[in-house]
Amino acid sequence: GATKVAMSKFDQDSYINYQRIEDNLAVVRQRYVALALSKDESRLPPPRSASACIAAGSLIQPDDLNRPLTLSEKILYGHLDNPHDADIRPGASYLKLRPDRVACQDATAQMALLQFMSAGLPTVAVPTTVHCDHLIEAQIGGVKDLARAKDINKEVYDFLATCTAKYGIGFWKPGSGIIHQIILENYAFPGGLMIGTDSHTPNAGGLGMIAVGVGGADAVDVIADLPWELKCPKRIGVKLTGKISGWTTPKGASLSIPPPLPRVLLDGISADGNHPADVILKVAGILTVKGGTGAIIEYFGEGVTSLSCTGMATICNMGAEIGATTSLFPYNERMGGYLDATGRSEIRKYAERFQHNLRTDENAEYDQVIEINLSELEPHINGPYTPDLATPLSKFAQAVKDNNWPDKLSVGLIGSCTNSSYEDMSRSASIAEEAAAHGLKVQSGFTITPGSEQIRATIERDGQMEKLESVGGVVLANACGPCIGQWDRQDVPKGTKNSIITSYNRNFTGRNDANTATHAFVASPDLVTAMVFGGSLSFNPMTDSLKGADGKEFKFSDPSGKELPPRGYDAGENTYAAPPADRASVNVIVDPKSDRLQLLEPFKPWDGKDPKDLPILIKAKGKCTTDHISAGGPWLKYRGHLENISQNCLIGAINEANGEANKVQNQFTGEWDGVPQVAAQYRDQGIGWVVIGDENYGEGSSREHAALEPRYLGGTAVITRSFARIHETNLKKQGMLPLNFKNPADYDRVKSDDKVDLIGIKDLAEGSEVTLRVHHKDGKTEDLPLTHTFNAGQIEWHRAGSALNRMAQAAK
Ligand code: MIC
Ligand code: SF4
Repeated sequence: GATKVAMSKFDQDSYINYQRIEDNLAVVRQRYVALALSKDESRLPPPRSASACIAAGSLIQPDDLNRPLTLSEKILYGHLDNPHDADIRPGASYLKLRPDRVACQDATAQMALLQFMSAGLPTVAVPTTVHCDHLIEAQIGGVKDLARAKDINKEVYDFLATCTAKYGIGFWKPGSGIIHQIILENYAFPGGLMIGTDSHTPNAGGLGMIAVGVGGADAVDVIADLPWELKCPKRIGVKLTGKISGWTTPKGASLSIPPPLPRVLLDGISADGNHPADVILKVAGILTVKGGTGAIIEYFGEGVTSLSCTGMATICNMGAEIGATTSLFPYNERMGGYLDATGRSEIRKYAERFQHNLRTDENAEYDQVIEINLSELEPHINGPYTPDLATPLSKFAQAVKDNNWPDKLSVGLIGSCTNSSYEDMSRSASIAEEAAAHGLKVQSGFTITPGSEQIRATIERDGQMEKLESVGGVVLANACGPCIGQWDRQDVPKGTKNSIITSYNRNFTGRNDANTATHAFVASPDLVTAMVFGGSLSFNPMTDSLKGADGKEFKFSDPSGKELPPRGYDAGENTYAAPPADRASVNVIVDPKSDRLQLLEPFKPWDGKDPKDLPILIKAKGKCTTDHISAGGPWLKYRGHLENISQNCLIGAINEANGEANKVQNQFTGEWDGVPQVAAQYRDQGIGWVVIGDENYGEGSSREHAALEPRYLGGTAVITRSFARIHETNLKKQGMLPLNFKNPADYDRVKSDDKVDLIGIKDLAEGSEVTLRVHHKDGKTEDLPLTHTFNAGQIEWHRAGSALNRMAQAAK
């Protein structure tokens, strides 16, 4: 019979729509048949079986109806706004999609909601939630820190509480936990499509959902009932094999993957002590921080079932670090078990009925395939300063020596949205228990961040928390805390070289404690926990012994832990507020004198001319992440106040001219000043400016402040060797021009004191070229070709001054 399964227990009026996936896919497959019979020109990639037929010299058969699709293709095409004439060309076209839900966290929700308010709509169009997790500073411990945060952030929390109530959004109060954990526990479902204003939204891929991190303006589109636009992703398959070492003799699906697919074979060393985090630490080492750009990473193979659901979520979460659009696992019984344990057996049963759409078809094609033999995978430690510098544990002590990294381990930090499941906590507790049995306490600082109130309450009830605390661990609030620099760190003075190791996901310079001399490493929570007992980076818990209080040496056993709580989850305190029935009477207050919140003024439309004689505000050298463009930590305070937060614009970027941060020269006065100051000086003189950047510019966060700030300060364009996906879209949305050097080497031809013209903005069109005319200081001029990825609709955003302006125009 007709089943209606609610999307979550909080969304009793919104239902999972597996039938739509089925129907959309029928349309898309039908188009493949037409294509095979040459009736549909083109807006599809050639079906592989067709090319195979051609190669074989035979006629194309209509059995392309069964063109094999990968899981991500099924879910994405299953959510097409209009499957009949969607332009589906991976890596080239844009898909218009209808996501099932939207999630925002407090540090990005403020700007998203301020933008939504200016759109003047009464209610959100799809189920949406806001999560208070980023604004809680770690100082003493969970309870006191939370109370302090509620006080300090009262104005912002009140704004979010009333705004969500007014527009029909579910509100997760401070203390409830980190967005991605709460999504996994309550909202994610196999085959769903969601967007979230946080780069680690892909965490929900652990439950088979396509979950993509976006900027606030993208979220505004979806809650305003517009389709959401995504560059049609390519597909990277990661085949996980178990004990067999049979990659060289592929069978089944992989046999039919046509050469020449680049394949990376891994040379694992040791078999024991693996944590799911090691899978992604290894993948990050292979693909690097930009290797996943424009792709969805799909895991498959018999190794998948050896991972727990929350372990799969960890892997998907960290896929953000390699620039992937998202990561995804096929539906399997581990997901089913997790759905049962979190009170969603109805969803499990429904998913099982549609399982054929929740896994990859046999013989489906990936653009690239990587294979990892789980049995041969060694634990890795990544860092410092970048999540893709992967060192196998067995070589790490030597690397510490060779690179002169501080060997003493100051603090180990576990938890966060990445690694804070019941299983993670149980495994860490098992290590702590073993150390305690030998009379040991931690030799370094040790903090634990539960991912949600539910996890906190459950590990308190089941005893893991006590084990972690008894050895000296400090349990922090259920929040991001030190992961995003919300850490009142006292043990090491700023500027002092020191090492920390976390089970978080990213470790950019200065991120955790605003100390650029801190060497932050990333590892599995197992490893972090074991290492705080050794007290040094060079301690290898798999091979080295520790001396117990009784003077006897011992080695840690393999960590073990329960995947799911045997007595079920304890929900803990109720921290959720559903939107009220009467929303008309809710008042949203933004005090005009506030330093935390500020209503938005629309940006000016483009003046219709090719920009000329623009100074270069800064030519950024090396890595320029969103943490460099708009820092976290103390600055999170101003996430709802564009003018105030713009004071951090690019202050972490290194100026190529002098090798310093936040020191640039005003090209008209010759004076040196901070980056935001010089930007404002140009703006106030009516002079536009550009930023020059290197590779993967804007990697990391989804924060659209990194695009809003330069726009607010009068910037015109950002010209780089390449962009990270979310940041590039954010720039376009706010009316900026993200442009690329056609020849990456041209980055070196531009000098900080050049002036530039942008020729071809007037004729900007899909695929058009722009010329960067560079006026060097010595009077010489040269032309450098630039490319862009604007499509026709996005060019309208630029003309209107922003996507929001464009939305207002269209509504008229
Ligand atoms: C992060 O991990 O960097 C953050 C803080 O969660 C960001 C979001 C933000 O900047 O608010 C992210 O990952 O998108
Ligand atoms: Fe929060 Fe860190 Fe996760 Fe970002 S990565 S959502 S800051 S815990």
